[in-house]
Amino acid sequence: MANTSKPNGAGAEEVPSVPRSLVAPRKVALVTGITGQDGSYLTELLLSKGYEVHGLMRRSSNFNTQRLEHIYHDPHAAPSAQRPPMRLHYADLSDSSSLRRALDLVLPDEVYNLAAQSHVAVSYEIPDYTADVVATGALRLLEAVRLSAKPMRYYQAGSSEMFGSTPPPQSETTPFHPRSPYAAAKVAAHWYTVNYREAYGMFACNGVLFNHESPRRGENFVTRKITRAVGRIKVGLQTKVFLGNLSAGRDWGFAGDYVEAMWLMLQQDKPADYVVATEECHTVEEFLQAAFGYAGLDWKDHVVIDKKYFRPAEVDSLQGDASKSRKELGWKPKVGFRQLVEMMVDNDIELAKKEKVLVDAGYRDAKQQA
Ligand code: NDP
Ligand code: GDR
Repeated sequence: MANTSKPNGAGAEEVPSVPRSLVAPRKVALVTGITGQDGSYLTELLLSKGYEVHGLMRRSSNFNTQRLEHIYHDPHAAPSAQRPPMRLHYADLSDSSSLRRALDLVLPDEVYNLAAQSHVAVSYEIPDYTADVVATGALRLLEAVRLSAKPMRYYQAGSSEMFGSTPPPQSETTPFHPRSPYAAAKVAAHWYTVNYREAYGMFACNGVLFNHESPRRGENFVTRKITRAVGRIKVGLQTKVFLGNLSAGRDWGFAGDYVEAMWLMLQQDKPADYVVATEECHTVEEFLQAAFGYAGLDWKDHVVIDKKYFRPAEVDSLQGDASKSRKELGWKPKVGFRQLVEMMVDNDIELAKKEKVLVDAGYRDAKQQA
């Protein structure tokens, strides 16, 4: 057998060479919605497992890659022969040709469809756009995967919002009763995925994920809106935060834990659908108490109820039953409710302190957020 090993550095032990043909090729993943909260955590996870990750991002008039800056390698800085482990391509879930082109170019082993207009309240304002991206977008991607020459495993980002008004605990067998254009579109995407699995034998999985949060959560979702407010109130940049319904209950977990479940689903022998949840429910008011209390503040001094933030139809209570994920995927959450709240508050107090420096130096208006 030819010795293909390169000389080692001084003092290093000689490592026996492994023929190239026996080295498993690096797996390739394609992630839609890579610029979002989950996209950034999933990319970190896949890179840590040695994947080559390709992300699809849509065109925007401002940079939308803030969540990826710490993993992005400038191709101009890298040696030309070395392929950067993460690469970004323009595509849009509303444009089938862009999806097809990206799949043909990348030829991934695994496709994670995370892209969505993901805000429930906003889906009432832009319902047909939401349906186009969330439902038809998933169908476009499934069809592009089906028509590819290479077999690919497909993950669909499903949501606990699909259960809507069906009371908890909610599992894989609980009937859906969506309560918003967003949730109805996710139900369609769920069934498209099931249908492509059954009709074409595709390895396609639905992850039915309950709410998951992090310091990277979009600032108009309630948890981050609250922790951003706590940070800014703590350093004196604002005094009030305007919120809607405080009695809704959600099963809140940590996004970093949930992306692991997405990956696990695509590593199984057979494709299936899984609920991913902490199995604990807390109201928005409990989140307020925990977040303000941790910072030594009383939420009642700062929260103002604004009817504008109530939804035409509310999802009152979500609490998952994740026993199938526990049993079949061996998955369980590592971060609990208190730890999640504290992680987000700590992050947002630090962020507010930086904002305060800019405000005090006259570079920023206190009303302007980072
Ligand atoms: P985010 O809103 O943070 O990210 C959504 C991503 O989709 C962003 O990268 C966004 O791009 C991209 N996107 C939006 N519209 C389009 C489009 N037309 N074409 C291409 N990309 C588009 O969501 P999360 O990361 O929190 O969630 C990921 C997925 O999981 C979503 O599908 C969401 O609906 C679903 N989900 C989320 C849960 C949660 O609690 N976080 C729970 C259950 C499901 P840009 O950055 O430019 O806006
Ligand atoms: P949700 O998350 O609708 O569950 O969807 P969000 O944080 O937007 O709302 C949670 C609950 O808080 C109540 N609420 C407010 N919500 C927002 N955004 N802003 C407010 O000011 C406010 N005041 C009270 C809401 O009425 C609701 O009951 C999230 C998204 O990530 C979806 O994409 C995902 O599918 C589901 O979680 C699971």
